[in-house]
Amino acid sequence: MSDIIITCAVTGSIHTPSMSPHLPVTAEQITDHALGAAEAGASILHLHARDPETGKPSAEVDHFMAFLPRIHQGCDAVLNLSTGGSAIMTLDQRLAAPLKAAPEMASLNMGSMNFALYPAAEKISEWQYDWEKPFLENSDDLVFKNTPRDIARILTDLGQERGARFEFECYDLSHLYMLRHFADRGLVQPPYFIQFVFGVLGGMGADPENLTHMVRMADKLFGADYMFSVLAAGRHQMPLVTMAATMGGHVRVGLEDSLTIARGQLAETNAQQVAKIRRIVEELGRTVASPDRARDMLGLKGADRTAI
Ligand code: KMH
Ligand code: ZN
Repeated sequence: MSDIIITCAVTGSIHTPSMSPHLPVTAEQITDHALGAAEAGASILHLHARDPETGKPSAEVDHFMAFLPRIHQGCDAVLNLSTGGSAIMTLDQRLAAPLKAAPEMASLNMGSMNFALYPAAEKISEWQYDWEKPFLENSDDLVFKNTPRDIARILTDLGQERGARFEFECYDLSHLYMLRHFADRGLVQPPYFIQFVFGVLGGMGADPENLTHMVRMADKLFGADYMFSVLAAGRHQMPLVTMAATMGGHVRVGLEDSLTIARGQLAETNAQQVAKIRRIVEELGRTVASPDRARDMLGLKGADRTAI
């Protein structure tokens, strides 16, 4: 089995400050968590921005630019900007910072879907900010829009014009077929880095059989032209990513995907989750890829060729 790439998704746009006091929201916090994760062994940092005053998911270029240069200067990890942002944002908003930063990598969500966060609202009794409860509750009537036109625009404007390569977020079998469609149109080039996403309500559940089936179908659709990574939401995170590691896949951890480090125990830093999965995969005999090794494996343009 080849080297294993650990991605760390530092803050995301799913969790809200009332769920954990450790969720990074300011530029300082996002920078510290990101650098700690890189130090612990993450070769890719998947990044979203938040409003530093309220912790609300943000698409403001200034909020991104308050931490991107600091992370870039502080470590050699690959910076991967989300183009998913949050389902409450328009595509124009979601793309503002990635188009400006021209990163080495960006996420690309391979289909429109429900992205239901409302069950999480029931578990919170004390809200820190006014925006949090409606943000979670209104996700029962919100479509996370990623149409073929949206996907084509991201591939063209960010991929072809700015040289970014992608973390293809696939929450369902159907998303693999959409990726195949874009491969057939010549808009994406191998090797494809496919992130199988488990446990989002609206996407596939965190069942090991879903993972084996996704791998089987990706083998059929992409042959030797792809690598897969796994992320799983909440308590499914470590079991599913460990399974990915045993199957020769790559792994993603981070507070975007789970706020805990063990059952019922909040993670205080992203680095804790990176260190934990690193211990596990090394025990399994995998070698953790350095950022430059990850760049080689993924065919990235290099950290000196971004606008960060
Ligand atoms: N939030 C994750 C389930 C993105 O940023 O484009 C998937 C994700 C999407 O990371
Ligand atoms: Zn994300």
